[in-house]
Amino acid sequence: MDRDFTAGFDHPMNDPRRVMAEMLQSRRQNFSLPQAFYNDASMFKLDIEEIFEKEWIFAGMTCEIPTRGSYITVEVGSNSVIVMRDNTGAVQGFHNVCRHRGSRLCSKAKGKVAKLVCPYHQWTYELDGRLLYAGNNMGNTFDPSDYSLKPVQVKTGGGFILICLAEEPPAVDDLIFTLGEYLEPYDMENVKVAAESTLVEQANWKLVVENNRECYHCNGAHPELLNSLQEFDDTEDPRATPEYKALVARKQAEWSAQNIPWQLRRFGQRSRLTRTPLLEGTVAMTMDGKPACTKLMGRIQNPDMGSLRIFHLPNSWNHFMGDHAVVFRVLPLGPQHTVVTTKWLVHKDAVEGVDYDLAHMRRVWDATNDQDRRLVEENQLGINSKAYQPGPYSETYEYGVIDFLQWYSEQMLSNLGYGQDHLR
Ligand code: 3BY
Ligand code: FES
Ligand code: FE
Repeated sequence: MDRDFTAGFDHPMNDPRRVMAEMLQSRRQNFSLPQAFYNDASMFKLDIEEIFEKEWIFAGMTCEIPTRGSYITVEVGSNSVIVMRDNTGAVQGFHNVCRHRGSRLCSKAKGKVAKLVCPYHQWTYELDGRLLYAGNNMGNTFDPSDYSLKPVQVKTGGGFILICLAEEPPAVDDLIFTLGEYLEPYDMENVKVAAESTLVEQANWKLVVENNRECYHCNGAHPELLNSLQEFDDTEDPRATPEYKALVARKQAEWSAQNIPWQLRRFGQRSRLTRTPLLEGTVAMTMDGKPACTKLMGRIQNPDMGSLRIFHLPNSWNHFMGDHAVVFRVLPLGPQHTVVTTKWLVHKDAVEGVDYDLAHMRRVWDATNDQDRRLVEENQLGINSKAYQPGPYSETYEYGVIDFLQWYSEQMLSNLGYGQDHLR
């Protein structure tokens, strides 16, 4: 359809929602997206409004807020969210916005408080969001119960905290239940964060996710990771060799004998859990493939757990081994700016320098993250060129990317009001 840009951006023909929907409806399947999806400010705004403010987002792990009053803040576009352990031990979510004049309540990424006190005029909130105190200056008709913090939906399963900023969030209970089931061996209330890294990458968030959803680049990019990682993404990988399938069958029998879940579980294209073996002779993603931590997680007896690989769109992938886990969170900062937070988890009682050496534990994923950062930044720079045009994905090596973009495209169209039911 011809657009008349001389009519101005608020002309209905040029409405970014409509432009995006038309571009998705006419996009070439199994090809990368048109340039604007990766660098345009109005497209980015729609990614925030229609994906990050409507879908279930990975916020963090319950072990990060172990006690009453401990919290993390999560920045979702221009929304800051407080995820907090309340007085009953439940995890609650609130908009980090004071009900007086809107100041942020918590300016740090994490902390612990007895009450939430606004730094501006000291309005004070209970850990469940109720306004307790607003001074004596608000007049006789002021009713504090009208000014509780605005809630954000939160669900937890297997130590994962998911949040949703929509008033009516999509269904996610089947995933939450399965996370609980698959993480049971890890006793996720008794783990701790041993290390954390924050990388700001100069690339659109979709390039960060696309890069993670394929290992086509692994041979050329990740020597450290390939000391332990199999190139196959899951047990349905079309490239899987007979040797790999035999190894998988052997390991699955061992895991079953220990009552360790491994079955491939998919929740549409949005989320997937599966346990897959690491390279023979290795049990952890370390340089030598040996455990990074001698104290194993939860009830695990044998470190040879392969990796429980969990991805959740739009913003997380994770590896749970026998001795430690590595969890990843992606949050968009701008059209060409993304923050990737990585956390290494170990048994709560493991002692640094005794049970684990942090440098040994971190080396592989610090190196891999940095390699991936460079790859996606180069990808972004090339896409910004006038020479860029969408290119074809390999169906055998990049099916994960194809699936991601199909999910993105379907959610976006549906959330924009152009879904199956709304086709014009
Ligand atoms: O998260 C992973 O296991 C890897 C890193 C590189 C490709 N991706 C599938
Ligand atoms: Fe929070 Fe005034 S803005 S107390
Ligand atoms: Fe990579």
